[in-house]
Amino acid sequence: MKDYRIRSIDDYMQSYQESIQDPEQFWDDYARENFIWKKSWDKVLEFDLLKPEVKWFQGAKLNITENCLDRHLSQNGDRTAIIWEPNDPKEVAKHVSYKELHSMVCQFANVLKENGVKKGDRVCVYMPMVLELAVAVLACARIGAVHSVVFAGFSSKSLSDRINDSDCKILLTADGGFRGSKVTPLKEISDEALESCPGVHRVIVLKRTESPIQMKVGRDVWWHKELMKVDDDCPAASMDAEDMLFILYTSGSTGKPKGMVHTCAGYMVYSTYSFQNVFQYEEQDVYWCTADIGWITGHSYIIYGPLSTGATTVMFEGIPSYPDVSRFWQIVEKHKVNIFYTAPTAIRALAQYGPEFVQGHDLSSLKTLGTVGEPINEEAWHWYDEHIGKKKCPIVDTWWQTETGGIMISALAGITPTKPTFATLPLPGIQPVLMDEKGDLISELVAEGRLCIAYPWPSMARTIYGDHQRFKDTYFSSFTGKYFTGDGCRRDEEGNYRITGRVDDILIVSGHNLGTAEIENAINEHTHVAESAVVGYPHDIKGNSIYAFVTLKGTDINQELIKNEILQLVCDLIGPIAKPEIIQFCSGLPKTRSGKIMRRILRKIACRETENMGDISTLLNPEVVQEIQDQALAH
Ligand code: 7RM
Repeated sequence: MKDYRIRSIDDYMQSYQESIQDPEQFWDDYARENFIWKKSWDKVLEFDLLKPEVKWFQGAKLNITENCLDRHLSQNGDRTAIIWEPNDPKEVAKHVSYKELHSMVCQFANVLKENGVKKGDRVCVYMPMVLELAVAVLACARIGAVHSVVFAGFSSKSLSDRINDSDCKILLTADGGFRGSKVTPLKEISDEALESCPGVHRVIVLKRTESPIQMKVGRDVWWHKELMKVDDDCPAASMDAEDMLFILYTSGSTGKPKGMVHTCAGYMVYSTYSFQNVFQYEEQDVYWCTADIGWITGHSYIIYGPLSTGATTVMFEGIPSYPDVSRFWQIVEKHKVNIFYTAPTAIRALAQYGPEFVQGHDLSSLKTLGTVGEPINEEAWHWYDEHIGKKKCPIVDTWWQTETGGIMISALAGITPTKPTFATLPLPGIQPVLMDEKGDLISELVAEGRLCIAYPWPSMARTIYGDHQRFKDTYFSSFTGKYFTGDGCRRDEEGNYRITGRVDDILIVSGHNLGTAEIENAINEHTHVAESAVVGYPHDIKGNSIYAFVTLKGTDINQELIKNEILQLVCDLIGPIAKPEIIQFCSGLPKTRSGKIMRRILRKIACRETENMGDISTLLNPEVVQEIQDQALAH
């Protein structure tokens, strides 16, 4: 059998060329030889990006759980599929073999069936990072139900909006969830949400925290009691390639979240291909992605990609700072993690506390590091490289989106050269292009523009649930015939890509186009600056003025002095036009759970439009909003 794994830079160049010259042949080969299919496809790809309509592997029949579970049983049934690490390090970690996971998934799939769930039904999953969450997701896939995982930190309003938008009939939740020293009252939040969700007729409740909760008779049932009623024999539903696998909500610029729809075959093929090649996973490696399963990174790179590869994947219930800020490194040592994948925001947060929290932990098992979620700044990159990777682990900076389903631009660990702050090169099958503001393709090699993808790839989202028009408007209308990512991007002389930030965040100040990311980068050059976020607010003369929210490192600092130094820096690096009118120092910036700064909220504060802030409960740190708002009024 041909070896599809890229093992050298020459392999990469060759695969890339093949994937561009004949994409159908390329994916036909890989898909045929690396998965089990109940029936093969009639056509590899059919598409029309104007509609847009994309179909991969049409005519094929499959079940993704047969690829993630059943196919490993005969040879590797006793291999550990998931290492589950609890929130509290005093509780024992669990090692679940492929055989055990298969049995758990089949058994819970039968619970779903007994509770009336049928192929195509949407199932909302609102759970903490426990094993049963992974089991629930796979159990849905087993019977062809569509999972919609809602992050367990979201409010009742966000939950009910998501349940109603995709018309879920059933909710899977827990009595509560442990997160650091706190308990999230998931059942209480669910009860509140369900008051406005008439479509939900059943709630299956996992016991996790033993929190006192109300069970609504006729609607709510206990997870463990339901399990006792069924066996673990459950055939995998035969799914069409383009049947829906899951819906995952991602925030849009309007505030109404978009339910991104992913389908079975293409998603399976590309999440697996990208996992294997980016991380260069080798048999026996222990791989840990610290993301939450409520985020696309958790779907593709905790569950589907690793399990389909037969990998051992770590799932962590807790947070990086509990019981203290060395927790990540304790876990790496404890489980001898070889591949570690996290977000720049976590790296920056942990770097703040100094190397003493890293020292004393044996990190010698590590061979590959990864980042995802936002651009990684130079300083954080070097800290990660030196203190965690000890300068011997390649860092893969993986650029991708909920919408892309899998990693699009990234180094391949140990194979393609890395370059700090650059995501580097596209994966085979991915055709990035840069476009100018007029909508024309930029043909120069060294350039900066809006990042689009010119050709379909297997794991692209197919639509926004219930709103295909919005899908078209958001992603396929700015640049005809191309997928628009919403990100700005620079290309260097070697063809490496550097994501510069969202281009929705462009400010026009006195007729000059300024990227907020560019101004932030200049501010961040100051040694005392930890992070910054720049937004615009209306100005009578200039059109817009620049407002910078800045967090500082350390406390004993002369703020007036730093303000002047920041202004000088911006002046030197960009020009006087980019100088912020207001610089406000804050203790933290409002962030999403995946570490992205919520500029929408800061924009409202800057514009003094704070009556309608929208839902801020989805934030990592909602408490800073009031603080920033109060301070802003003093300016
Ligand atoms: C996987 C994920 C997508 C947005 C994307 C970018 C930003 C993600 C990187 C990055 C620079 C990276 N999905 N982004 N990864 N920017 N370098 N390596 O994050 O849907 O939640 O976000 O995140 O702006 O468009 S997401």
